[in-house]
Amino acid sequence: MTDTTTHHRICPLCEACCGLEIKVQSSKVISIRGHDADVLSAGYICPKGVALKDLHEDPDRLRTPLIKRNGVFAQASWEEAFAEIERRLPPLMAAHGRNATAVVVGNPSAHKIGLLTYFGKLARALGTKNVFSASTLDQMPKQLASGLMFGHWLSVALPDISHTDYLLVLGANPLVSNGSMWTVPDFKGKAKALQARGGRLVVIDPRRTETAAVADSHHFIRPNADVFLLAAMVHTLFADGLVNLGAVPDSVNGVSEVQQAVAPFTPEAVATRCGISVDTIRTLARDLAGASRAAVYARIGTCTQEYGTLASWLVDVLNTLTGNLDREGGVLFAKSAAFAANTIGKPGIGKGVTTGRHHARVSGAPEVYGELPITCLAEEIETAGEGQVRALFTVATNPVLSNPNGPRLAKALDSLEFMVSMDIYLNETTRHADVILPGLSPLEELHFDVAFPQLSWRNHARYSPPVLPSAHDQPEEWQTLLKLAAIVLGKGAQVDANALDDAQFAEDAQRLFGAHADAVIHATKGLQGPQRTLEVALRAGPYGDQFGRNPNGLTLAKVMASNHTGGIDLGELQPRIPEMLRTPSGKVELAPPSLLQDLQRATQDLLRLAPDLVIIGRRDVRTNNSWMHNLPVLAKGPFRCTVLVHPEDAARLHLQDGAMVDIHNGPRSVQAQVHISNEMMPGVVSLPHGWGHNLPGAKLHLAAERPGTNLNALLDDQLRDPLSGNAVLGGVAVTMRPASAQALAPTAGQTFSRATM
Ligand SMILES: Nc1nc2c(c(=O)[nH]1)N[C@H]1C(S)=C(S)[C@@H](COP(=O)(O)OP(=O)(O)OC[C@H]3O[C@@H](n4cnc5c(=O)[nH]c(N)nc54)[C@H](O)[C@@H]3O)O[C@H]1N2
Ligand SMILES: Nc1nc2c(c(=O)[nH]1)N[C@H]1C(S)=C(S)[C@@H](COP(=O)(O)OP(=O)(O)OC[C@H]3O[C@@H](n4cnc5c(=O)[nH]c(N)nc54)[C@H](O)[C@@H]3O)O[C@H]1N2
Ligand code: SF4
Ligand SMILES: [Mo]
Repeated sequence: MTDTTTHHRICPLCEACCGLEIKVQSSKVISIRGHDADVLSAGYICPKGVALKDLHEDPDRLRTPLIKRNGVFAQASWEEAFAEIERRLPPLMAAHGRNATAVVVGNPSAHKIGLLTYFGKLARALGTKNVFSASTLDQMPKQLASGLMFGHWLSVALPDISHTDYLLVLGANPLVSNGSMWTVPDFKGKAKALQARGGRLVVIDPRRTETAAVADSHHFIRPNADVFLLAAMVHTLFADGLVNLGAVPDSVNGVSEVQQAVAPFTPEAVATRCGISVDTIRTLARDLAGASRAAVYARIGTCTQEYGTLASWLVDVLNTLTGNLDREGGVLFAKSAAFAANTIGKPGIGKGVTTGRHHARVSGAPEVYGELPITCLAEEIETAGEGQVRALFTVATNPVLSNPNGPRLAKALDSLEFMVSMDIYLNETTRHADVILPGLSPLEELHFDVAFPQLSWRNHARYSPPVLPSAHDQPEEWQTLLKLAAIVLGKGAQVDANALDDAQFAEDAQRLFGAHADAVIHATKGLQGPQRTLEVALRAGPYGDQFGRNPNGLTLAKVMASNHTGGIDLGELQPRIPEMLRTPSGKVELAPPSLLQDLQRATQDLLRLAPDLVIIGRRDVRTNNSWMHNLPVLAKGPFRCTVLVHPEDAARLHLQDGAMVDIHNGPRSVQAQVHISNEMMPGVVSLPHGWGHNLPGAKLHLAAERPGTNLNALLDDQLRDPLSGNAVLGGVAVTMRPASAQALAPTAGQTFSRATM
């Protein structure tokens, strides 16, 4: 075993960002486990981390570019692929203008320093307003609410789980998802520690989830009703004289405006709508106010709904009005070692956030955080006229499965004149492309999390070098993005990406460091790409060595040197108000006018009757949105893409456990296998998203063996939260009836072998 080497690598697959210990022998991964010394995750790991080996070895994973000619993909060299793009794209842009192009970036890019720090270069080169991302299927409401309140899109208040006595969780299932907009590996262990010191965990969810099962109490809620529950809790705080601004009374604007705005939302007015009793609503508010230290956390279940921004906002209104904002055991802000806007510039004041700087051509939906709602993409391709999208770049995204009304989008993609995908698979989306440019296996890439330290339960800095060399002479994805930008800007496919990077870095240094630019360029000599960007961000960051002025401070070399000892621990989260605020007033804006105005919509909606049957989504530990069903270690075991139905609903609708059912939403319908379960709130059914791997032309052999049902083929792409542009993915009214006799249910517990491929 002499040639066995041990490597430490941050897992890039979900927001928990666990530290892994990977053993390699003769260039083959022989084991992956949690890294006990990791300062953030302390050895925690889930089955997906282990699946990095399967991902690395997956024969379906692309290693060379593909070019489609006469409808058939063929392997191509990188030179051929870039030449093809140069041949086809610039003429199209010359004829139809910049807005004839669009770009979509997806979830994995949040976990890739190269994609995250270089994607903007492609978007800027294109100069199109048609920039879309998975953010508007996900967390944009939380980002908008946080931006309006605290002044920056990533200034998100995080529960101080190590010290809190009461944690209220809405619309999140961290035991399965491992946390989101909150990097908190081993949530379960931390929740148990909270309970062991006498604290309580309370969950509000239309399904008795894995997280609800370990909670001290769980309350069902009608999907889409969180805004009403939260507003009524705020109402109760005022009515009972429980409002207390804790440590930040001089830093909060708008308390009386909030009091006025929630006046219609008495517990009596909302109880039926929520499916929660008046007494329970009052008790929830009183317990939150009465706990010595408490925190409210809400995630995707509260974002992907009609009132996503309002619900996200009211969560932090509750945190603020119970004295828990910015204090130990309440909610705190991380202080990230690099890249955080709330550590850059003048402390305590800023420009705040604005939306609507431009609008979508067809729907008129406002821009948010530089993007248009991703659910506008299909119509922007379909609708003729000036600015019609004719050429599309997709980067690490699979919107044919992940977007509501995916089948409509698939059809629209077929009508494009040109499409380029940066992706590691030929899948449901990239099958529509003319050129596919593959990224590396995560084990071949260096890693530093740009976004997640801004959302972490503890401050830290960790860097992972590549575990294995790139076996196929592939460019790194930041180089590919620079090449594409160069082609778009007319610099030609022959351009040297590294030289281009040097030139752009020199320009950036001039802009950022003025008279010190030469010193910065000199200090980073020998580095390139995202590594160089990182070195500058770390050294100029809040813990940085300030290029020598603070000799004990962080440098990239110091963070790299800590790789085998689990990274650098930068301590527990600490109070940061007012220094972290970037609002124009220098205060926490508790009552942003756009939110108060939108609350009128909820007021008018108070009396609407909830539909009989609505559908919500679900996640499973062995899945990751739409793309990890091709990995043997995750694909094995019971079939996970079932529709959960409460026994009362099953009886009423004559549905048998294990049988197939037709699910309808207006003109759209899908078939799925029923699993009867009293985990569900009556009147609510649940089907996971990211399945439906039976589309022709994809190359995902294992996933296609048990393709599952595409929930998004059922959902409407026209329903959005108007403020954030986020898609509505839950609480959608459906009808169900037993499927015709021919429909065959997949066998539960079926196992798979590669022999079929
Ligand atoms: N109904 C419903 N729909 C949902 C959701 C839901 O809860 N319900 N959740 C939504 C959420 S939260 C999200 S984030 C979106 C996610 O939706 P997407 O952004 O589409 O992300 P994934 O489905 O994870 O697909 C990731 C894609 O990136 C590719 N990929 C993986 N690694 C790399 C890499 O290193 N480089 C490149 N270039 N490509 C790579 C994969 O092959 C795949 O094509 O889905 C959303 N869709
Ligand atoms: N294993 C695994 N982990 C993942 C992912 C994955 O696909 N698989 N995806 C990753 C991504 S991209 C993201 S964004 C995160 C998401 O992380 P989480 O937000 O924790 O995601 P979910 O597990 O979908 O939990 C959402 C919960 O909201 C509930 N819910 C639905 N509608 C409502 C409602 O109207 N009100 C309330 N109160 N609750 C509601 C659902 O029942 C569900 O339990 O997970 C990430 N982690
Ligand atoms: S929880 Fe699993 S998928 Fe997420 S970072 Fe940790 S090991 Fe990776
Ligand atoms: Mo997500």
